[in-house]
Amino acid sequence: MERTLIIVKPDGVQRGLAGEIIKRFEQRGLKIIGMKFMLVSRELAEKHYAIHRERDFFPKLVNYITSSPVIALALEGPNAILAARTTIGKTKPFEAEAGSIRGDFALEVDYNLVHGSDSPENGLAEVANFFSEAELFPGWSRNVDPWIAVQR
Ligand code: DAT
Ligand code: MG
Repeated sequence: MERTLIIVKPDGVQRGLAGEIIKRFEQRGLKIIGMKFMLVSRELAEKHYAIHRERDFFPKLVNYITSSPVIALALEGPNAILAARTTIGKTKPFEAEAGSIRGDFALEVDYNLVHGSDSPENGLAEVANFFSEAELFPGWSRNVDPWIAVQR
């Protein structure tokens, strides 16, 4: 079972695509264990994107993610990392497959609508950066779970 941090970025919320974006993860079968509407602080943005600190686009990236409210989700499921990233599509939306979120709704890397963690380790760490323990409900189960994934 993997955990991934999904962020509906400011452009996704501003464009009224939050429901559409969340729907795609929900219908994929991933389980929501946390969700909140929030403004990302500069401190959190710099921590979240620390790996990109030396890149020339880093200031732009931090400005963008802090510019307007986002919706953060913690999702769980088997292979949640890769499943979510496939649903999201390639980083550069003009390269993203039709049918993916970026491939259907975005054009430029600067406004690529949604974040998804890129490894199981980062999924755990990023969820912990965005959510307190009290905001997460990993224990709940859905009646349909056995029809979505093998129960291990
Ligand atoms: P992803 O969001 O697909 O995981 P990433 O982790 O490589 O992509 O980069 C994080 C974000 O940084 C990405 O969503 C948009 C921005 N970014 C990445 N590469 C960029 C580039 N070459 N120019 C401008 N922004 C870029
Ligand atoms: Mg990334």
